[in-house]
Amino acid sequence: MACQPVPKAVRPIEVIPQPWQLTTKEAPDFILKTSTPVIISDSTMLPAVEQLHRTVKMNLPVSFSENLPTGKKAILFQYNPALDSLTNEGYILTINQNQVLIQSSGAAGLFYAVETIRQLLPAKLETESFPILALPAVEIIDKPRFSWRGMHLDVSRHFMPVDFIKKYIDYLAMHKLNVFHWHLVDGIGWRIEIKSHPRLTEWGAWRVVKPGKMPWQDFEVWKPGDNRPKYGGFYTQKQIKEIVAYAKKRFVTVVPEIELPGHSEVVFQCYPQLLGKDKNGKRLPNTGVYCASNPASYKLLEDVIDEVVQLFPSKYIHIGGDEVNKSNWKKCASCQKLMREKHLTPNGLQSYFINHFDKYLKSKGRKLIGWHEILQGKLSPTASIMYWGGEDGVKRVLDKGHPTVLTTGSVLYFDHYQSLSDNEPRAFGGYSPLKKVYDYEPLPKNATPADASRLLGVQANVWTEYMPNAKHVEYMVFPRMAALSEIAWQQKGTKNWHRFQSKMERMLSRYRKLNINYAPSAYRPAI
Ligand code: TNX
Repeated sequence: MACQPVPKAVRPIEVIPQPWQLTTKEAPDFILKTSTPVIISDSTMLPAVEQLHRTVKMNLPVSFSENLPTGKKAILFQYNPALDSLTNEGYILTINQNQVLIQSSGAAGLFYAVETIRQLLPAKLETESFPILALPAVEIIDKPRFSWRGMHLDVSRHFMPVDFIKKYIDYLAMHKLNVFHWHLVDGIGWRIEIKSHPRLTEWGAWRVVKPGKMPWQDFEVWKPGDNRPKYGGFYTQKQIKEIVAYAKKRFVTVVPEIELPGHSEVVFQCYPQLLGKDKNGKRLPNTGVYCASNPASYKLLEDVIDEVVQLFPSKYIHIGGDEVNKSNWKKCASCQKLMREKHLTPNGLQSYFINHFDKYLKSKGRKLIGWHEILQGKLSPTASIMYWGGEDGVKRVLDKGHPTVLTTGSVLYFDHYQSLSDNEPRAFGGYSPLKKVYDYEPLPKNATPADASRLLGVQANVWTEYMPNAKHVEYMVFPRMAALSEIAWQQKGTKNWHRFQSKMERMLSRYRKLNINYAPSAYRPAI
């Protein structure tokens, strides 16, 4: 039998996001073969082991043992409570000629160590398999800066298929991001099956296809029996459970968003009676806002939340709350009466509505998070905020004292252009090139330690008005996701644009292997 040539480990070591401490050793590589044993101490380590198998494309023999064998070549996974200061997502990865030792205080940290190993191996391994691999001798001590490292995806303006949602979750995990904010509801389409109100998807998930119009610009809902072509889609509860389980194995929390009280035109196409009436008894126009005085509005949304909490184990449930057009409330006879009785302004009525769901979610053991407009009026102090304004407003929002996630609109909106080229596909507007994203420091200069403690983390938003399919989403998201990962993971003040750029060369070859449609124009932003 011919001898297998022994490969050499990839050097230099380049990992995105940059690990906290990385020490390369002048020592022989660890040689990995299909017979290399993996030793774990309990079954909570299996998601990391499964990821290792997917990464190396080998089905390595796994055994359970409390004691680490001495002198035996092996990959060892180990819980170490002494590493608590690295958080349960941090880890120590030590590779030498004899062992790959992966230690963490939590299962997530073990998983992230495997994602680091993935980047120590050649990109071609994404599509090919090899009988022998080499890992470089190294010691990496790593921990994340923020506990909320998110990517959002709007599947209302354009529906995205289940397979892509899974890929998106894989991409997040590869970049050590841990929250998938799933924007399931907006004015143009309802995308989550609700068994108690089937019309929401039987009608609300579909639009009549009109030539020459983007579906999100057209508000004619398709109804069963219409034989004109339809556009849209929704996720069944079975598919959602499958996606949530898929994400869990990759340490990604899926945070669902159900928009209220605005951005809900589609709901009133299904249930016009929830729009409210003026003083002459005439139904108000569909401005996408629930009547805030009609008990049926609250009942519908409570029914929806009841099913949502069954599907999503996430501690946070996102209730939207952005851009509420309050004009109907000023015209609605019963909303006026309610405002008079409770001495509320329209902003006060908005917080009356939001606070109802804050309490409702609390009664289910969950926490409310919403877009920063929910600060209008008087918000429950325990509610969390997702801020989408400009950089200059960050300090003001942190001063309000709520736990906060920054999705700063001037930087972290991946529906904005990433180059000034005339060839860029039509985008929503704005200009957020890779370097601007990379250079973003979420904490303002004058932030206090209390501000810092309230900052849960960062997230990029992907609104899909101008992204009709998954390939287009990839174009807008990559390579900016890599910049986000360094903002979200690395300790303050440790980013380095030149190092990032040179590391991106290899990351791009990985993207190509994964068939990710990244934007090459991100590298020529001024052309
Ligand atoms: C504002 S940001 C919206 C979205 C749009 C987006 C386009 C936010 C909470 N609401 O409905 O899609 O701008 O950039």
